Amino acid sequence: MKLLRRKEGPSLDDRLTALLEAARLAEGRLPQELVAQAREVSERAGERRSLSVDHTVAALAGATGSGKSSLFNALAGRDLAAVGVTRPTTSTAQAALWDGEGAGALLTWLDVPHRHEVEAEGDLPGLVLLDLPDHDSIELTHRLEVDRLVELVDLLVWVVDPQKYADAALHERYLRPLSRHSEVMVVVLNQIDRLSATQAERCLADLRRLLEEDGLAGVPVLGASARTGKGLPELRGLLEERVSRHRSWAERLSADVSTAAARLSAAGDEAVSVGTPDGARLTRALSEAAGVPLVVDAVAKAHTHRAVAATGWPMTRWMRKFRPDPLRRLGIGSGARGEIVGRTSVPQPSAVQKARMETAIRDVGDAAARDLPEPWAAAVRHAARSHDDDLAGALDRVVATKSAGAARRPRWWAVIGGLQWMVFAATVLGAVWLSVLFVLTYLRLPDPPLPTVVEVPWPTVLLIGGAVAGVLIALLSRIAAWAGGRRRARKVAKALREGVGEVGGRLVLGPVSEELDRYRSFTEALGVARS
Ligand SMILES: Nc1nc2c(ncn2[C@@H]2O[C@H](COP(=O)(O)OP(=O)(O)OP(=O)(O)O)[C@@H](O)[C@H]2O)c(=O)[nH]1
Ligand SMILES: [Mg+2]
Repeated sequence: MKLLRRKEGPSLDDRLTALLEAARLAEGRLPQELVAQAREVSERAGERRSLSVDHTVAALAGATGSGKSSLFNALAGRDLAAVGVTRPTTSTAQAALWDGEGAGALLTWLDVPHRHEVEAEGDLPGLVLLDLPDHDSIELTHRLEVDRLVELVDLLVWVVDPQKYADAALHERYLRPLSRHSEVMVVVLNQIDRLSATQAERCLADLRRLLEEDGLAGVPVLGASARTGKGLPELRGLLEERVSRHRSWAERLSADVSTAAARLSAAGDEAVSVGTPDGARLTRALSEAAGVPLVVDAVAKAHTHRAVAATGWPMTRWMRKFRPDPLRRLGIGSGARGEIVGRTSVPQPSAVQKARMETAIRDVGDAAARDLPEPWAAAVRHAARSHDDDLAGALDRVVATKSAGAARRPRWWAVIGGLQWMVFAATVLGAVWLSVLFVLTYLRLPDPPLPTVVEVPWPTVLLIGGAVAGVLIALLSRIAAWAGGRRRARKVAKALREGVGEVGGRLVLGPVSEELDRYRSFTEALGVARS
């Protein structure tokens, strides 16, 4: 396990997991190509580490004629590869194995069928040396083979010659993108026998300067000659050191993870502190759009309306039935058996209310995205609007359910209603009694005995008293109903505010917070992957 751990910081395992997590979180937010690259790195790493880690795969890469095959032969001590005059010579990669036991699966994975066992000078046990075709080839297949293997090998030995070491193709296409791979890279200036000592010095210095510009300041640069053998002991020594450490594979994967993470983070990963978006304004705008003030007003009015219909003077009570019920007019209230009836018919929001709601939603997204880099900011802004289509329905359901309780009838209405009927009955009794007396007097018939209450005859008491009591009870009930309606409206307003707030939280603030969390997790994962 020591091999996998760097001096400090997370293990390669943890960094790979973090990279995969960052890729998952970036899905749909960052360019698909970057996400796919990160996944590939992680996949490749999993494959490489499951194969022999006792072997180190080093590849000789470079332009045609730089002397890759010549160096390959020189290191192997045998003429394994064809060294040609016609260019390009090498068309498929071949491998030389120093103690290749157990490297079969690794070579199958590399897809290099052409292999030679190097009989043991024994100085590089575990080395798998690849001679690659030319990276700048006129043959597409050569270039594809190089690109494929450059991604897979543990150690890259770039072979350049005095003519072409500054080629843009090499520096721009390969070296610069591999600027994090300096630990698993060596540059050999071959054919140094063609230069005088001072020329060689100047050439090496220029090469080092170019590598520095590529971001590869720490890379070992060796002068060598496959023809004379100059510099070969140094190259061999360097390879020996890498092979004996058995670490190049892990360093390669580590550099791959760093590169993929850096590419993901180029698209923005500044760690920003993000507050919870303020929902008060949003709730206000949503409430207006949902017609909450209208409904609250209707609750108060409907309460009075229904109270009057239930407790008013029976003579005038029936007239109420012809006046529309303010809540029912909005389609609010329970059906016959108390269930909530479908959609309400609260009027659709006006253009102004709609615009205000949209602005409030956009503002939530903008405020949350303010400190975020693109394209994450765009994702957050989009999250705020992601449930726009569900808002109207959800708000309507809130109005329908939260105001349904407003239809409940207080018990005192029935009691007063009954009392009103009794008082009314007394009034009618008084009226009938007086009418009978009137008829008897008219017909000159003897008056029946007339009971009195303190000199006032009973029928008169019943008629006048009943009428006065009825009107008085109606009046007092109306005052009570008005107060009750206000109380109920306040209660419904509070419930609606909470309901609308919940909808805003679920459909606007929630998705925004989720996206912010996603971004936070992304930056955390990238932080681990890069460290
Ligand atoms: N003077 C000199 N010539 C060399 C040296 N190394 C290779 N050559 C010659 O350069 C030519 C190309 O060598 P190769 O080894 O075939 O080059 P390569 O990089 O394998 O070329 P491709 O297979 O086409 O990519 C041959 O004629 C070699 O003899 C060297 O160190 N000094
Ligand atoms: Mg060759």
